[in-house]
Amino acid sequence: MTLMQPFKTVLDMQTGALQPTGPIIQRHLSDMQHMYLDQEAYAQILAVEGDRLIYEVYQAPGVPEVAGQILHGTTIIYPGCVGQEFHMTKGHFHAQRDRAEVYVGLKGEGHLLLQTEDGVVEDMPMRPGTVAYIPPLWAHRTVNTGEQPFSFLSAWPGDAGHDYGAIEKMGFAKLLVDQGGQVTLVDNPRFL
Ligand code: PAN
Ligand code: ZN
Repeated sequence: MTLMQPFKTVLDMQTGALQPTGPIIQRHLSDMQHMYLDQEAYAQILAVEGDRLIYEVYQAPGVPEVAGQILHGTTIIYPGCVGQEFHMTKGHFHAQRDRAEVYVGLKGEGHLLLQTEDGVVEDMPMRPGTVAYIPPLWAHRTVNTGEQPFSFLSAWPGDAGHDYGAIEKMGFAKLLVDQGGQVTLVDNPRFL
């Protein structure tokens, strides 16, 4: 391994932005077409309001994606729903399934949904100060269940990689929905 310089970034606790940052990933509604259950609501939002920004990811710059390194960054999920379903990330397994991750809640209110290959789900509410451990072999998705932006810090192994395909195909077995103002975990009728 070649020697690299230590560095730091500054986290804006109000917005969740990192400075300096690597490329910022923005995921809009159209990037998540088949992920929300209510396809009519999805089409209606696109037609009436346009392609809304669902979440952004800031990643600390210049960390090589190799074993031994720790990639890290922040995610900000903006508040809102598609139908009854709260805004969420795409969700993924690590391409190397035996790589773990740590999430630290910064601002706002959300949930971390975790799921095994067998479809077993854990639902973990997250607030500022929650330190969540995502063990190896668990897919993970975060959901903004509050009325403000929900932000958190993540740190994961440099060689973990991201596998989105499995979740795109199978989805999550449970959904977080707004039922008359109550955050409710329900079965996903489309789960394969
Ligand atoms: C996080 C996620 C981030 C965005 O940094 O990548 O919250 O979620 P998706 O990657 O599912 O779109 C992480 O878990 N990295 O491994
Ligand atoms: Zn991850």
